[in-house]
Amino acid sequence: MKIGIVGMPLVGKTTMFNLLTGQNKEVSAFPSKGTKNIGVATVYDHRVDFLSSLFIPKKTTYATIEFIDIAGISPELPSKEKAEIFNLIQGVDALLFAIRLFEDPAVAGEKDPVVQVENLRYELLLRDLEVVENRLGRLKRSKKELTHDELIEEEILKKCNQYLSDDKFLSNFEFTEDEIKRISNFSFYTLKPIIIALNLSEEQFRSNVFPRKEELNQLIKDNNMVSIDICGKMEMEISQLEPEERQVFLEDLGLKESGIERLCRIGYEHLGLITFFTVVKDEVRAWTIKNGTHAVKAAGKVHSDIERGFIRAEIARYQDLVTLGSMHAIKEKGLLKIEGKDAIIEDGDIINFRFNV
Ligand SMILES: Nc1nc2c(ncn2[C@@H]2O[C@H](COP(=O)(O)OP(=O)(O)OP(=O)(O)O)[C@@H](O)[C@H]2O)c(=O)[nH]1
Ligand SMILES: [Mg+2]
Repeated sequence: MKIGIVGMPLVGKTTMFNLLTGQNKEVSAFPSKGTKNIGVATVYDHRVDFLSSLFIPKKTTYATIEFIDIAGISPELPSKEKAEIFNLIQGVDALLFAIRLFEDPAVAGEKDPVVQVENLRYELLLRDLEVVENRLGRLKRSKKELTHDELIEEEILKKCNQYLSDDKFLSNFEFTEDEIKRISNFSFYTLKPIIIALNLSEEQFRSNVFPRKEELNQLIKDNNMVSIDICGKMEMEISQLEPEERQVFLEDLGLKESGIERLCRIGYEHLGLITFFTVVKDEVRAWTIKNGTHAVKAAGKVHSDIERGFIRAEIARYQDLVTLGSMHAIKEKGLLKIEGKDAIIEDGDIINFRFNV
C-alpha cells in the first residue's frame, strides 16, 4: 500500500511525512526541489497485539503503509518540471492532499485552502489529459494497422479524453472491470482515491475554527474525498518523542490517537481496505487487502508460491478467538471454516493457507 503526499509548495508535506513515518527529514521555509522522501509507517492494530499476547510468537509484524513525499506543485512551474515531480509518485494507490491552513508570515505559499484543493484537482486533470492525448496521438500516427486490443484501448481513451476535457475526474465514472484492466498501466491520478489532510495551526486545531471551512467541506464532499485534521508542526514534534511521552502530549491536544492511527481509520474505510491475519512459523502478522478479495489472491499477498499451490484456506474469525480463547476451542465448536479459492476474505479473518508446490 503506497500513498503519495501531494500539495502546493510550503504547505507542510514533509512535516506530515515526518509525523506519519516517524522520520526526521528536513523541513524548511524555502521550497524544496527534486525531493523524494520514502518512508514506511506502521499500522498499529490492537488485534495484532491481542494475537501476539495469545500466541507469543518470536516475531510480530504489523501492516505497513509506504509514504512518498515530493516537492510542491505550483501552477507556475513549467509543465516538464511538474511531470517530473508527478513521475516520482507514479503507481501509488492513493493520494494524500496536504492542504495548509496554518498562518505564518515567515513561510510563503498559498494560504487559501479552497484555492489549494482546486489547484491540485486541476493539476491532476492536466496530468491525466496529457497522458491520454499522448497515447491517442501515438495510436493515431501509428504506421501499422491497429490491433484489436489497440482499437479497444483507443475507444476507452477517447472516453477518458471527453471526461477529462469536461473537467471531470475519471473516478466519477463507471468503468467495466475490463476497461479498468486495460487502462491500469497509465496509473491515472484522477482515478486514485484522495484523502485531504488539513494542516491546522495549534489554535485552529484546538478550536476547530479555520477559514473557509464550510466551502472546503462542501468541496471535499462533492469530490468524493474524505478529510483528516492534522496539527502538523506539533504532531511532528510529538512523533519524535519517546513512545512513553507521546501519549501525554497527544492527550493535551485532545487526541486519543496519533496521526497515522487516525489516517488509517479513515483511510482504510475510504479506500475499501481490510486486514487479515496469519499465525505461522512463530510469526503473527497483519496483511492489508481490498475488501472483496478472494482467498487465493489473499494467499498471493503472503507469498506467490502459496497462491500458485493454493489448496484451501482455514479461516477463524477474530471475534471468535477473543470469545473462545484458543484455536482449539474454535475447532471444537466447529467454527473453523474450510474455504476454497473463491471465498471472500473478511476483515479480521485469521487464515491458515494450505498449499502445495
Ligand atoms: N506554524 C506552522 N508552521 C508549519 C506547520 N507545518 C509546517 N510548518 C512550517 O512550514 C514550513 C514548510 O514546511 P514543510 O513541511 O517543509 O513543507 P513542504 O510542503 O514539505 O514544503 P516544500 O517541500 O518546500 O513544498 C516549515 O518552516 C515548517 O516548519 C504548522 O502546522 N504550523
Ligand atoms: Mg517538503
